[in-house]
Amino acid sequence: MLTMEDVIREGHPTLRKVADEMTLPLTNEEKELADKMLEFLINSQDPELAEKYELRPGVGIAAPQVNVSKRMIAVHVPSEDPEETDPEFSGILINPKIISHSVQQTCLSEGEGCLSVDREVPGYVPRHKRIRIKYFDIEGNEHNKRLKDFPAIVVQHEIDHLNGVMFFDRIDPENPLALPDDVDILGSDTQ
Ligand code: 4LI
Ligand code: NI
Repeated sequence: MLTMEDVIREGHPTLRKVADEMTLPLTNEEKELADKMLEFLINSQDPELAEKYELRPGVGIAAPQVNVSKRMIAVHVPSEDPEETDPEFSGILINPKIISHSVQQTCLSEGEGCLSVDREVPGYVPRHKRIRIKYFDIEGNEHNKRLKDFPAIVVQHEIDHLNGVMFFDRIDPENPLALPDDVDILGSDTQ
């Protein structure tokens, strides 16, 4: 099982590397890591398990955050509707690629957090509002998917990790709360 001890923090050189493309089929070791990354997210969102194992809640984690420089991310975004048990978007994305995106941008009103960043960095992080992504699942099947709003933000945040980019790199250092005209703001209730 993965815990916060497995998550490397800001300042670790792996977080600044461009991660390697994965070759399919995945090895058993790579599949096990994929399962553990998704399990980490699910556990981190469970109040009892999060407290028991001291996990910070997250909806996305990238392999480089556990010091594996490969192009793999796990995403687990719960539904906005608390009655709904199925997540809005969940899975392991291998070699994910944004193939197109909207001109319109969006950002979280409360800013972004990251499991590898142990401080609050205030400011808007502009992201594409809508993206079309291509990726492979752990079985090697190719997927093509459209995402918008929070799930799209999470996937862009995690793909950034594969390219050595941290969310605060995208905050305007002069004016952290400055927003270009074509950016809307997504409330914290829009997870
Ligand atoms: C508990 C149980 C307020 C502050 C609102 C918590 C289940 C911030 C938002 C969660 C903020 C769940 C999240 C991300 C933000 C803030 C990530 C709570 C977990 C909200 C996910 C990757 C950025 C993703 C919306 C500094 C660890 N996640 N909140 N940002 N949630 N969560 N990010 N922003 N201000 N980070 O952090 O997983 S993209 Cl689901
Ligand atoms: Ni992160």
